Amino acid sequence: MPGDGLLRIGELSRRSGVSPERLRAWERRYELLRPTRSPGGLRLYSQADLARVRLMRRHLDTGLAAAEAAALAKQDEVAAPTPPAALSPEALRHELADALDGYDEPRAQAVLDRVLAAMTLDAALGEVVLPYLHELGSRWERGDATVAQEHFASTVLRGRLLGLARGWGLGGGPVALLACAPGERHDLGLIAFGLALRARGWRIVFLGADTPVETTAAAGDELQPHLIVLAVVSITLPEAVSPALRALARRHRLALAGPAAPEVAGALVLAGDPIAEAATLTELIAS
Ligand code: B12
Repeated sequence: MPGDGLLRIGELSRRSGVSPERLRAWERRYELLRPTRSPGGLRLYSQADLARVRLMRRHLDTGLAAAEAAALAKQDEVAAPTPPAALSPEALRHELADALDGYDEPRAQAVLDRVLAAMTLDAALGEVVLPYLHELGSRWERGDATVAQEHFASTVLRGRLLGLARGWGLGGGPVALLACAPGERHDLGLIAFGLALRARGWRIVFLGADTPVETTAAAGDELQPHLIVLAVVSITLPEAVSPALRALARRHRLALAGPAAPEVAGALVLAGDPIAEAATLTELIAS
């Protein structure tokens, strides 16, 4: 049985006393049930689904027709305060996946509201948002998620993360200048990293995706940050860029981050995940 209070159809049937066939019919005809999906694609039912089935049975027992009983069960649920849904990272990730797979932006934002209310920012990023993106990538590779779903999901999440980033340039902490390497468009890990640094008191200047090294260098010379981080996630940097990177490392404390980050003389390589690296770098700068 899955954790987090989620039930497969057999368990829902056992607990409610309604056969699986009838439960499926109620789901199909009256939209009485709102299952999420397990990573393997199985329908998972919540405690709220179970409560609705029990209400439906009670209304049927009073002699109402099925359609009427279903309408009342759904209405009762709105009137009565629903028990708080499961808040484990895994359950929230599934809910997020379900909302984003269905192009349901308001629902995805509502799930993210709950994630951010229930968890620290580190946990929200490290246990829900980033693992969700990994899963999305694997599903896309397997052909279980379309390019449209992947673009939609990463756009919604990017917008939300940048919303959380509002004001991350304020304060008196050390300054980190963050940019993606030239040609690199994957900036979600870098944004998460910036948020994790911000939570540790840093000020962030974020230049975003696909930034020429000369542009980052000019901003670095102007701002004199405590640290410059270039993200290299999916691209192989051309050899021609190496001299500019070495020159940047001579003038500034430079780190290259991500799975494709090359070794550059004088620069750090951040090979871990964004949250762990933010913690390590903060300790490094403090010492
Ligand atoms: C969302 C996404 C996109 C979005 C990016 C949106 C955005 N603004 O970031 C868009 C649609 C733009 C995109 C485009 C492409 N993508 Co893409 N994309 C993804 C996806 C689904 C999620 C990436 C993500 O943000 N993950 C969350 C981050 C945090 O996880 P991560 O990338 O695995 O990073 C880990 C570490 O590398 C590290 N890390 C990453 N960044 C940083 C930064 C810092 C500072 C630190 C410390 C650590 C760190 O932390 C993570 C570990 O927790 C991945 C699938 C996947 N498995 O990740 C593919 C993926 C990264 N994409 C891939 C590809 C091939 C592409 C394209 C080339 C596709 C194409 N043919 O057009 C293009 C262009 C890429 C380019 N020029 O940059 C491949 C890369 C394979 C490779 N290594 O070469 C992946 C892995 C998909 C796959 N399985 O094939 N993509």
